[in-house]
Amino acid sequence: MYRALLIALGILTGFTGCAKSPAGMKVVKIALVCPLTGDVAAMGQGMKRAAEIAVEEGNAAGRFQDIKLELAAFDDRADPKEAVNVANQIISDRQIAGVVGHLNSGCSIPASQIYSKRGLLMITSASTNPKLTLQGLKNVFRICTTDDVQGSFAANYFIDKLKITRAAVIHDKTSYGQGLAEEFKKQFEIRQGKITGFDGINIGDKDFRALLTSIKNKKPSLIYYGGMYTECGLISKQAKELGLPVPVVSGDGVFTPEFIKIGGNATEGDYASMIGIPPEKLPKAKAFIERYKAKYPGVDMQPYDTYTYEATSLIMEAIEKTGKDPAQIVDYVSRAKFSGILGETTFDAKGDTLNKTISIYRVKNGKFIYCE
Ligand code: ABU
Repeated sequence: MYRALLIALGILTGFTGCAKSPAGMKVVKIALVCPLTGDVAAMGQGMKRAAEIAVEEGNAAGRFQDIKLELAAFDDRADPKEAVNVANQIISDRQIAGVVGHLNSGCSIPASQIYSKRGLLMITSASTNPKLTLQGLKNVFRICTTDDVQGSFAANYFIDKLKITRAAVIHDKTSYGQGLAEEFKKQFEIRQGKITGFDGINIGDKDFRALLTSIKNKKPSLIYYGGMYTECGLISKQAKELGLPVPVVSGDGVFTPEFIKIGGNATEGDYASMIGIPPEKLPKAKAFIERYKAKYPGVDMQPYDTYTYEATSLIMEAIEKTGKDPAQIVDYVSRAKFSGILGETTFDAKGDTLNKTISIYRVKNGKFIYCE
């Protein structure tokens, strides 16, 4: 019923994503929104590189007879207010047929409400806070699994495999960081683990020595951090400098070479969970990885690159199969069985992917190495 209404609205509002390019092709845009500047820009820039490859391939493959696809990249600076500003710009551009983004859950949640005003498709390739898809917005999809899955997986892993029974938890007070930390804590306690402390820090803080000294006195065997790589790298470094040589464990927001660059040797033995199985193990991801390395030689891949390529490719398929009407695109994605580089993607009624695989990696010799 709701979907029928969306389709009707699409017709009534007369989607006009068809401005003619100089070559006589209709331009249809896919928006990518993520932090392209600021503390976590390395991840956002990776997403942009991946989306660019997808769009280039789409245009080159000749799948779109009279359409020229364009990627429209927007910088939300990982700031929820800026994310809303950008989302409002996006919905006013009728050439935009769908949105890949945002990276940060704290941006995706408010921005998703803006896109829903126009029934515009949004697929996040990185935002993992469960609340995003609990809002009942039919235009919102998530191609990466959620923090309840990731946090509980990590708690079980460290209890079962490493017999860790005491963990200190720190988070960055964001939707993602605090949410992930709470999920870890919940499952760790269900499994009879002892949480020695649960503390919030502020994004942008650089000196965590006072907090880490207090954490050290409570003798945890592990520090679990909910947040992004910049603060986590500093926490790892300062913990070891203070004589607290326990592993620092975090989630996908830390699974990047940037974490190791910031924390240096102190990160040896630290862990991160990551959504999905390693792309190197996926036969269909091989061509994308090779193309990425050829196009951007010497540039590290970032955690959401494959997911961003996948989300962009799915939107392109929806455009190819349905045309350019936002409601029909949303309807197509909701029913899609998309066969991409990550395998088959289908969504539940909330818009979350049914692929809920999590992997654990450990830093060894300056690199994240897959554990399981
Ligand atoms: N998924 C980790 C980073 C992005 C976010 O959910 O805020």
